[in-house]
Amino acid sequence: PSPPSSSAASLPPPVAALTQDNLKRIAAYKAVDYVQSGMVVGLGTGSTACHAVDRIADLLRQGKLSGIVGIPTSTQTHQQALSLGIPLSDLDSHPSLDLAIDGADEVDPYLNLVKGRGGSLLREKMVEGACKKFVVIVDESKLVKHLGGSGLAMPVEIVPFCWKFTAERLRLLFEDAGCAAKLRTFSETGEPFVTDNKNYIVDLYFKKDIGDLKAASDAILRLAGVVEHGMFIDMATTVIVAGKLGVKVLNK
Ligand code: ABF
Repeated sequence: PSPPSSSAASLPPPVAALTQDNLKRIAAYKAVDYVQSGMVVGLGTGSTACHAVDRIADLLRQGKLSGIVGIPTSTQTHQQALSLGIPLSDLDSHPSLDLAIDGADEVDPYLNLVKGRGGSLLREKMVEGACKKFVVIVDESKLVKHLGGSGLAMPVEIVPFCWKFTAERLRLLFEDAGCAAKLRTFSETGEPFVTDNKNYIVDLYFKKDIGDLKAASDAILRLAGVVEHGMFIDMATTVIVAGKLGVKVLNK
């Protein structure tokens, strides 16, 4: 397939002092332009998505939005949205969402994503898989040529039962790509990181391209100890990328 179309939106002239956090905020605010009164909106997790949640709350307070129902993708976002007074619900009550807004760890030229370095990939995939439009918000540092090619983690959520067994199975799947599989732990205590769903995360690191993403996804999901992985293939409908020279809106 050919890469998606892109359109450049103009920003004020380049500002040298644009921090990464400001870029994240710019992308988040632009995404919230897609939110309309009465929508059921998936609320993402992470330092970029939290700007979008703040913005939605501001617009509700100012009366510029009304009737929004938020579906949080983590307990962290649930807490944030609750504290800001955003009305919340869940997928059981709202199985179809109008829109979801969330960050990502990597975005490839076809708008496939790696997510889950923040640890919320399962709920994110459930919520974002149920929405009509999925708007991803990133700063330009997240753009990659191939998923898993940045040398950073490709997260997989697994059940705690015999986690070493599952981690080794994952490593073996990608042995040809020089895979290392590491249980995510807290550096201070060495204790395993536990997800909102009481599972563990194994982070996969690759030395080489993993090739066909769909085949990789299927192979990972066939392992019995795996709950879900952080590749979001063909899910994003729009990616908003904020860079020092402006904002790009990439559409599927
Ligand atoms: C969530 O937040 C995750 O899927 C992803 O791991 C992370 C991106 O974080 P940030 O916006 O803080 O870079 O969306």
